[in-house]
Amino acid sequence: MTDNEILELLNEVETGLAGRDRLVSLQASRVVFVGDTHGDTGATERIIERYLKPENQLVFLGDYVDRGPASLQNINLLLQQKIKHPDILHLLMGNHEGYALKSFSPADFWEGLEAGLRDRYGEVLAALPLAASTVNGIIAVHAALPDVAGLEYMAGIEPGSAEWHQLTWGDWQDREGGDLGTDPFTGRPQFGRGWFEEMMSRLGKKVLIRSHQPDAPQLMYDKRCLTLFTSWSSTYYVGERTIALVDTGKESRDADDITIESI
Ligand SMILES: [Mn+2]
Repeated sequence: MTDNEILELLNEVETGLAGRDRLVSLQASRVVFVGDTHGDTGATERIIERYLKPENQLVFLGDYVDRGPASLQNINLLLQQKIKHPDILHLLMGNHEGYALKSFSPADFWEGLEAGLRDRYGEVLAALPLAASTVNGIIAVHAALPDVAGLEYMAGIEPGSAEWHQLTWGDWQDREGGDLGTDPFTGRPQFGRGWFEEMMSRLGKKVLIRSHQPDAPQLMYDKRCLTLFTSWSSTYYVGERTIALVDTGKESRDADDITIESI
């Protein structure tokens, strides 16, 4: 794509996202959740080919750029599909889409863009939704759960705020405790089981589906916290590409009610 084509695409996405709730209410009978793709267009293409159907909804959990060899292609493919299928495909914001709000390094995608495009991607991607919920007990975010009083407050989280930082940057640790402080090496907020249980109870949800943390156990907290990772092509990530399929017609109480697939 030329720079002008990209700017046009970003304008269209911005118009499409304007006024939309930052908490997506999922209504389809089957919802497919996809973890970080990080420049892995092969994973994105495979998911679109297999699961982009009128009867499904697809939720990508963020981190489309950086660390993979094809960040620009991956984000543009996703944004084009979002324009074509605005109610089927949903793109949540990961910390890597929040570069304009909180910069980080290394950031090969962002650092490789010329300033004008970098600013435009930064503005548009900062408008992506933050969370998605299903009628059968699931909340989905990129990373960890923010300190909010209830589900209705998720949509009002201010990009760049402390709650936004928890949601897009937070790690879960498989141990007791609530707010475990900030990891001195990564700068990421750390949370334990106590935080998970308190926030899930406030949200009135049973299962959290998130990505962000490829080295986390896939299942934590009595199988109620599911971590997906769907990128495979970079030097950083060589594990399986996993996704989750949810039948929203029955209650999701824990991961046993969810189908986890390798693609
Ligand atoms: Mn992340």
